[in-house]
Amino acid sequence: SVTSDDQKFCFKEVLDAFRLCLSENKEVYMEHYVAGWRGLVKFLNTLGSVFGFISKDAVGKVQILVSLLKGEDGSHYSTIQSMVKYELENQLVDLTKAGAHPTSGCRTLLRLHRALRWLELFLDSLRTCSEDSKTSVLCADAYNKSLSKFHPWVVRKAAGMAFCLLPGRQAFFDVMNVGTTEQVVAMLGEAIPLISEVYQITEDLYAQHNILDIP
Ligand code: 1PZ
Repeated sequence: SVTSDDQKFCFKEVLDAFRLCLSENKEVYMEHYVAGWRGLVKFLNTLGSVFGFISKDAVGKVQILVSLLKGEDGSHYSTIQSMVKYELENQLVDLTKAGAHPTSGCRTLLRLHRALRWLELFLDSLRTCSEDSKTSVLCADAYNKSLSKFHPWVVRKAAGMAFCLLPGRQAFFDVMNVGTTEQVVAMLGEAIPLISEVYQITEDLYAQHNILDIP
């Protein structure tokens, strides 16, 4: 039916969103950044309910950004660059301790941004791994090299347990719904540099404004 067709996830959605993310002068469009995350969450949801606590957090953050983008001041949120400028100029970000702005765009996006580094590492290991590699190990390695340092012990523990329940490499590729293993590997080869560039531009922007540690 049309409905089940609509909901059938294809990883190409994620690729397409990240392809559209960058403007000519290397600004990051919020609309497409958020669409990329929507696709990732959709993918995560197809992996089963044990990942619910992760997807719930990501969905909450995506929703915050969408409300800002669709809200009264939405015009300031068209790119990550314009968001940072607007929120900093108007003191809309808690810079040193949690306070009046727990759901600022800058803070919220930073959480997703940190997770994007995990994604880049994980997808790259999936792309290059051998047939008998364990996705749970690849995922944990990528996590330990990146996102884990921002998480308290209890979250690291829960994440570690969830990783063990990831499907094997082949089943994982099947869920991505891209085609043969060769096609998946080719698609990843296209997606990773795009994700990596969006990550680096955001990282540099946050570093420039000294907002990489927003609480
Ligand atoms: C394919 C397997 C999925 C593994 C996902 C790897 C990331 C594990 C992240 C565990 C997150 C646990 C839930 C909540 C965490 C929040 O405390 C933090 C900080 O936010 P704050 O509390 O400061 O508001 N949230 C995050 O770090 C954002 C996590 C987003 C994870 C998105 C995963 C996308 C999966 C894509 C699948 C290909």
